[in-house]
Amino acid sequence: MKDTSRIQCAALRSKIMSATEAAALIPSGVNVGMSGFTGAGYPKVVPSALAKRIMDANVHGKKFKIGVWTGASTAPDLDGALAMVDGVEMRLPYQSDPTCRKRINAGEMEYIDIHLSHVAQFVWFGFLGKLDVAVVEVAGVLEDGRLIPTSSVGNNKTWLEQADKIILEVNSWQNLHLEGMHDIYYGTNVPPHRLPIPLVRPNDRIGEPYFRCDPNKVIAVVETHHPDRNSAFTPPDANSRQIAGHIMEFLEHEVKKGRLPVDLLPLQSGVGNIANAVMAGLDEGPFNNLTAYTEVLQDGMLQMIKSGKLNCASATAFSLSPEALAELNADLERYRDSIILRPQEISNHPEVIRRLGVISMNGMIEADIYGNVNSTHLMGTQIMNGIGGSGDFARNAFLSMFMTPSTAKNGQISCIVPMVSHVDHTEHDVQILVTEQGLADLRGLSPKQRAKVVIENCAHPDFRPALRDYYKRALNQAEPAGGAFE
Ligand code: 0RQ
Repeated sequence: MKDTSRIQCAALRSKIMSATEAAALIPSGVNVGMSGFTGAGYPKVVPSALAKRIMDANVHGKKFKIGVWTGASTAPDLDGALAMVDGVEMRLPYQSDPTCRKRINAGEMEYIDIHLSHVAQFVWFGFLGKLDVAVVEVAGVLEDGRLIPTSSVGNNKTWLEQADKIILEVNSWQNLHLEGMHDIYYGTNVPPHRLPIPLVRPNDRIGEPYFRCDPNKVIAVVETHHPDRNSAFTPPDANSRQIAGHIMEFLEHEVKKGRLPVDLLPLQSGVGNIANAVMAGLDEGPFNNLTAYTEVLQDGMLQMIKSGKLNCASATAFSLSPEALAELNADLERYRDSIILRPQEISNHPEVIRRLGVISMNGMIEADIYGNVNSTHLMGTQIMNGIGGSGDFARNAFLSMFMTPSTAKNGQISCIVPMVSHVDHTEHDVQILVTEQGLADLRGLSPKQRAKVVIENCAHPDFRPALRDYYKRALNQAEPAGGAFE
């Protein structure tokens, strides 16, 4: 259902048109900055109208490809639709779409995997070329042309500033109670004029609740009423519960040692079911008055706000199951004071993450016995999703943890290996590894000490003999005089 009252700016009301008309304004060969982060706040209709146009061009023997830049992953109606018609020349940064993944791994789509905090500044500096068009979903337009952001912020501020032309999708499905929840920081300068980011607590507000937008750059406004793409989480399985249990025990130990305060430090939790299960563990655990400085807000964190365990959460996007989303939307006002959504260059900013002392918990594909972590490539060659924000947090966090079940593919592959097949996080950025088998605290350990702890604490028992054998040989090679394995 259309709701024209969402567009209060007369100049922009005059630019309302259909998705097909708007897509016709995007030529082949341009770079397009799309809104969207983990299925939240992506444009719902212009990308698929563009995909149709690309398909028509292909039928007539014409090549039609664009560069697609986003916040992070989007949805089948954006990444999927454009990949299906082979319409993407270059994709960046994080994606998780199966068709996109197939094209990238087949060498049919170029892909730049990049730290999420770097994307905006790479665009400001011009490292990625010119941003021609922005296609940004918003919840509404104010009389003076400022824009009400949606369920994700991502790189939208940068797209709106940097693009020559702007297409807006005004989605009346987006809850208007989101207004006021965002904090869009306009103080970031480029070196040598940078100043400290004045954010010292996760719930500090340092910016504005709206996006600034030059109405003269807006070439089309499209009205929509479509829900975000939301994937269900699987209930925590035995492995996830065990991983969560090891982390709870470790955090309690750190508090006892006086290395963490009783209400811990701001939490960052990555994508996926295990991260969600760890939040469920925290919800049932002994810690109270928690805070989060994270990138995505999944079901587990929402539940912690509801139960009163988590006082506030700062993120750049929601990433909720359909049920959790329905619950949030029904009661959004209640969460308004406890949730802040920020641009991703701030939610993932190294300076802020280091200052706040974030506890970072992310999934991985595999780790090696020395502590190097592969988050992105299956068997070293097939990209899964991308590094996302895991590197932003791992390198700068107070505690940097990576977790995975100890085996993949029904126990046939060990996720603890002698040497990772692709490195995303080096041994210098990884402090704690966790599998259902146990937790390896690598802080203060030499490579030889680390290898033993990782094998004995994290590897599946079926793979420990082979890993011990590898380590023993490595040791003998490093110490030909007969370095002994004890
Ligand atoms: O394959 O799909 O064919 O079954 O890899 O594995 O266990 O479903 O992975 O959902 O926990 O995600 C690292 C990808 C883990 C995620 C990763 C196979 C396995 C399966 C997927 P199938 P799971 P999860 C901030 C944080 C990077 C970004 C990030 C991720 C498939 O956590 O994308 O952290 N991280 N961002 O069978 C061969 C192995 C394997 C393996 C798993 N060792 N060898 N195959 N698989 N381990 C948020 C954002 O940045 C947005």
